[in-house]
Amino acid sequence: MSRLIVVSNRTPGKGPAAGGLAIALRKTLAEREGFWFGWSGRLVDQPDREARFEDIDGLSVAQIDLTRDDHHDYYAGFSNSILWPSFHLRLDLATIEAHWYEGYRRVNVQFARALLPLLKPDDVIWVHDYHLMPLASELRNLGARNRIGFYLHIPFPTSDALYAIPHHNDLMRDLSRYDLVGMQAKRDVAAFTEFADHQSPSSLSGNPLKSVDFSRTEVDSFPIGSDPDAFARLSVSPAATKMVKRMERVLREQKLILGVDRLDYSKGLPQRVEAYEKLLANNSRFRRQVHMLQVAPPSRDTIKEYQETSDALDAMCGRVMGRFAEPDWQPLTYVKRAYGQPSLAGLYRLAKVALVTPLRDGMNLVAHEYVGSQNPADPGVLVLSRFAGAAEIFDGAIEVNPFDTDETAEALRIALDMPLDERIDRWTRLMHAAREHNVDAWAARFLERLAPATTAGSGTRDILYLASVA
Ligand code: ADQ
Repeated sequence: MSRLIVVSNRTPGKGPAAGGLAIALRKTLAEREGFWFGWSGRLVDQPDREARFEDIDGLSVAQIDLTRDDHHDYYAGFSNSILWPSFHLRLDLATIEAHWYEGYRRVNVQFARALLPLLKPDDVIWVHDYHLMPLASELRNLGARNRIGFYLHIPFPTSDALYAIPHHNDLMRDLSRYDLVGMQAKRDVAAFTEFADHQSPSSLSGNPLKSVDFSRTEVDSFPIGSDPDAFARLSVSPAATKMVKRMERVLREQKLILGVDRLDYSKGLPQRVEAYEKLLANNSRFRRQVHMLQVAPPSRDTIKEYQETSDALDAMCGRVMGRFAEPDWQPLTYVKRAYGQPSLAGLYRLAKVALVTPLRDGMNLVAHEYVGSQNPADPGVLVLSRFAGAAEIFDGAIEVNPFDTDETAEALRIALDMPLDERIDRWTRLMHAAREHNVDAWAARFLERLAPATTAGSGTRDILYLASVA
């Protein structure tokens, strides 16, 4: 079997804090030869051209360092101030500084130059996420002829949002240099197809008015998942039980409504708290009977828009506290820190309702983890945004429009009042879907499709996107 080279912005760190993705890919890499390649997390004045190999908890990892300026332009700049907001349809939150693109490109070139000498001709390369869209182009420009796949963890934007991104045409041409492009959801493939079929690239940026030929690139949806059975086990582990006991002491008879997210404007946190406020305002019987816990550790907090989201959430939580809190009852708790998976699994298991209401999300693994952690005899209810990729596979959830806080408040009421037989019925369907789409199946499906032609399954199909441009 050919070696597998996984490439992502950051290489996985030491210790048990690794997320589901790192664990799944680690497992895949343990079953076949290969290594993980990416940025070390170190900023230096003069990075070495060659990558350093390190053994991290049994995983072979090749890492490079970056300069501070390159990292800023590539990561906080082009990736997270332009691509992230635009792909999440938040052009209002994008900051466009033209020179960031050069840093983004430079880092992709640096990745390619350090990776190329490590490659064997039949290695299969799996590149992850929006930070590294140009990597296949840069590797191919240096002569690499390997099978190269790309997986986009975030949603693919509508054409209008795509056209707002500087150099969008170059980026799409970069995608066409991959053999396989994987997306989270069918809606993402549809958005991509819409772009590919009706390209009208801007002549103001990139190579003007040349259509992108996607005829050698296969594009399909590969919805990612978690390991629901591992969460089921974890949710009754001693560490999870400790968290449950700790919470039960405080909650007494109150039902727990839980949100767990990175603090990011795409997650719809202020809207979520507003929906909870409406639940309490419209249904006084729930006061003292429910408690909302929102866990949201800060992320990317050097970026202004993230600080503003944090401020908006602080203000919203303060408003709800001010309006409903009593000396002996608090309507909500907001915790700005990350927890290990066992503690999270305990919280998931205790929660009668999970509020997973992103405004837009590639998949949302919290939804999967919540489902996996439920008590089959007394499961909670998942309230899920229809704009999360997860909505395509979880028909047992109560689906909401997260922009409509009245609707989300009503969904919360329905969830809290839901009888046991309906909760079991919905959860059984959810758990079935979570198992079917677990993270191991996801990796296997993608890699099977990416395998060299001689070993690829008969289901392999070519999508022809020979675009026409006016
Ligand atoms: P994220 O935007 O980070 O991921 P998500 O899918 O929810 O979103 O994954 C978050 C992960 O971080 C989960 O495993 C969760 O347990 C963990 N996490 C979140 N809050 C935490 C907390 N307070 N403490 C500890 N752990 C926490 C991106 C895309 C998603 C896509 C994933 C995977 O934005 O749409 O589902 O990649 O492809």
